[in-house]
Amino acid sequence: MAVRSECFTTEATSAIMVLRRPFSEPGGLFVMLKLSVAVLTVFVLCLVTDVSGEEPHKPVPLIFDTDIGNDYDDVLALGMVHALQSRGECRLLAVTITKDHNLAAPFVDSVNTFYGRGNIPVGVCHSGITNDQGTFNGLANRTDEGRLRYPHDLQSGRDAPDAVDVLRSALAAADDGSVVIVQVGFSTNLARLLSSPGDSFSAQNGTELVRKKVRLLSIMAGAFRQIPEKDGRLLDHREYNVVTDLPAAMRLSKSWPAPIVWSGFEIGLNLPYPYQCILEDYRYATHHPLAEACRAYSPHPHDRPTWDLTSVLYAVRPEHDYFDLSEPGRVRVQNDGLTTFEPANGGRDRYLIIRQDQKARTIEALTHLASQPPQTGSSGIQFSSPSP
Ligand SMILES: [Ca+2]
Ligand SMILES: [Ca+2]
Repeated sequence: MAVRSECFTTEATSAIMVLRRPFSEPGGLFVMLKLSVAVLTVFVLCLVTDVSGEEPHKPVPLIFDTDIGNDYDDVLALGMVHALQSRGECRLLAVTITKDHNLAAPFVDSVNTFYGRGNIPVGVCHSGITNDQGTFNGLANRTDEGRLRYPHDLQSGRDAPDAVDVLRSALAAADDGSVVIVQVGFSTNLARLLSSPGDSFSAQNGTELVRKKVRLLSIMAGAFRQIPEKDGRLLDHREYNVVTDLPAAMRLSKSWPAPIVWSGFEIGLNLPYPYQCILEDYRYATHHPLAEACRAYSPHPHDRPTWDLTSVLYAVRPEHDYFDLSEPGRVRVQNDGLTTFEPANGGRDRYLIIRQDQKARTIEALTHLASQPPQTGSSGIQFSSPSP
């Protein structure tokens, strides 16, 4: 809802000026009261009416596709999605996973349950790609005195539906042209979605379904600048999410039929998440799955890049000047894993750019959203007692 400064029109301004009139002036008190009511009326109308005449922003229907377990930015990004949903800015339709380990889905379910949303569908892939447990997915099984530290009811990826079915089901049920998909792992699931045939969810094949339902793919993948090595040399960068399932990334870049905004490796790299915030901002809960995952992944304190978080922030708040956008064009994933960009009028792709003067505010938004507590009463978490 837009509340604009134009609310304070002539009537309101004159009323404000009249408030300075002394009570002793004849009729001053009556005029003041009358015009105070006018001010209040105008102000309240401004609050309840979208004066721009635009529709109020609806929550963005969002699908989160993640390789959770391979690094901790996925976990902080998922926390951000929950905070944005609590603020009425998005609605998480489903989480689909591209890390092929049976504890990835239970860990996602435990995070969703922590935020009071344990019924969100979780889909898995059977790709063999990054099939190790990872450093923190095991937190799903952590117990204290025989009870799960992070309660959840999805006990294994074996009990979860296939990601393509979850994607097709969520897309088929959504309004046309509404869905934003945030992909912060490999392109395995979305490439498979494109080649999926019609089924009981929709008669349309995957490509048709994406073209009809998806408004934007906000993706953390690739690199659109050379990246400095430790010795300072600038080199081409073959980005992890691209090269880990290269055939899928190539299929996605070739055939995805809806707009894409790419957060290249350089964006998260330039927006480090302060480790001090991991240590301090999550202490409202006795045990916090985000902070514990970060500490498990990174026992030696250091600020880490915010790669996956940036794709969530852009997906839900594209107009807040956290980033600049490139001109439109075409991103291609090459055989050797490099991503190239060619400008083109009306092109499908753009990539994020971060200016020096945007960095402090953007990092602040990322850290505040990731560490926002669950809504009171919506989850069963144990809040820490206040310090004496
Ligand atoms: Ca559940
Ligand atoms: Ca990731």
